[in-house]
Amino acid sequence: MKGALIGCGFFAVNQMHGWRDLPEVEMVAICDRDPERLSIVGDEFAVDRRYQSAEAMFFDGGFDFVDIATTVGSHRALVELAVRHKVPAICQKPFAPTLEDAKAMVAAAEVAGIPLMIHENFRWQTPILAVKAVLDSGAIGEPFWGRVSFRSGFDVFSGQPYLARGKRFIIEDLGIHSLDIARFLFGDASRMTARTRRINPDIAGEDVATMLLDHDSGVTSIVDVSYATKLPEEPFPETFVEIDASRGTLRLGKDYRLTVHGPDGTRENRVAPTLLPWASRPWHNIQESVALIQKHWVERLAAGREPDTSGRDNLKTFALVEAAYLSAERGETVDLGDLL
Ligand code: NAD
Ligand code: 89V
Repeated sequence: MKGALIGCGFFAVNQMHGWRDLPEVEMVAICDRDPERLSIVGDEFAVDRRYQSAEAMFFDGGFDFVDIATTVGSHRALVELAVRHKVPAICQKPFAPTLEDAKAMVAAAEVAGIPLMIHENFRWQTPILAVKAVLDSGAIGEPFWGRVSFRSGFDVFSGQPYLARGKRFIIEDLGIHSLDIARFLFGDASRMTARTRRINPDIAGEDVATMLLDHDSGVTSIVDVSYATKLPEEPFPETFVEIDASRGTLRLGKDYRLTVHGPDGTRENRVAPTLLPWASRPWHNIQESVALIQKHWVERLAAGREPDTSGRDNLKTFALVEAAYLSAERGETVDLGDLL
């Protein structure tokens, strides 16, 4: 399978490592408006075909899928370009600047019959997969309450300076992952109540959000995210999970410790991610999930099946983001049915 990459920035390097590890994939072309990024990534991964224009890269063609790793403002135009050229596309999160854009992108891909996957990788993290496996095993019974929590004081702005400038910050950038994990574990949600705060005076958007979700399954969940939380031990980028269920409980805590308590007793084990040869702490949890979602894409593309985080699926995660901002702004609960 031949692939091409658009956007050779901070995060794309992980994606290129992931592709290099997959024997069935060869990345044959890369594109970035910035010539410096183009040569850094092109040299590191020995890709000769380098473009500053995505249009020129698609015109030359010769690849089976495109991996779009630019920031959100360009996602719609680039996905639509891929669709026009009939090239299956992966698009980084956040899906698009607005829900209307995201819906238009899904519609364009579906009308043309072109696979579209959103690179929503957090549900592919080893500890999150371990939590899902416990739920699916029935060991703790039917969940009725859950919490997905990401609280940190890590400086994300040095690697991703654009995060400090956007009017929207933590829900759109990080909460989007946590909301997707909540959907992955507890199913789709129909109502959202949210509160936000900006604690760091040097950024434009909110850096704390507390969200309450009503899931169709009957689960009530809390999704709370913060980049203003100064802890004695920095947990970045770990997601903590708490689940109360009919027969027991589950806790995923610091250092990937998973405690499962049920009628047969209490089991504690570590569900730490693998440190891949190219990965670096503390990012290795995220980096491994990149490799896993890419494997999933290749398998589904080869089988002609929709990926789990397809554009269509991710509209429901993205709608939760929109609903959270609306709820926080209005001080009201927002019904997801009004958005989707
Ligand atoms: P970045 O700014 O470092 O890189 C983006 C690159 O895209 C830049 O080099 C820029 O020149 C290039 N670019 C932008 N528009 C272009 C266009 N139209 N044509 C060609 N090149 C273009 O950003 P980043 O931090 O790497 O983030 C990229 C995306 O990845 C964002 O959407 C971000 O939210 C996402 N991200 C995802 C994860 C994750 O775990 N899934 C982690 C970090 C970032
Ligand atoms: O995963 C992400 O999307 C990143 C980070 C973890 C830094 O928030 O932007």
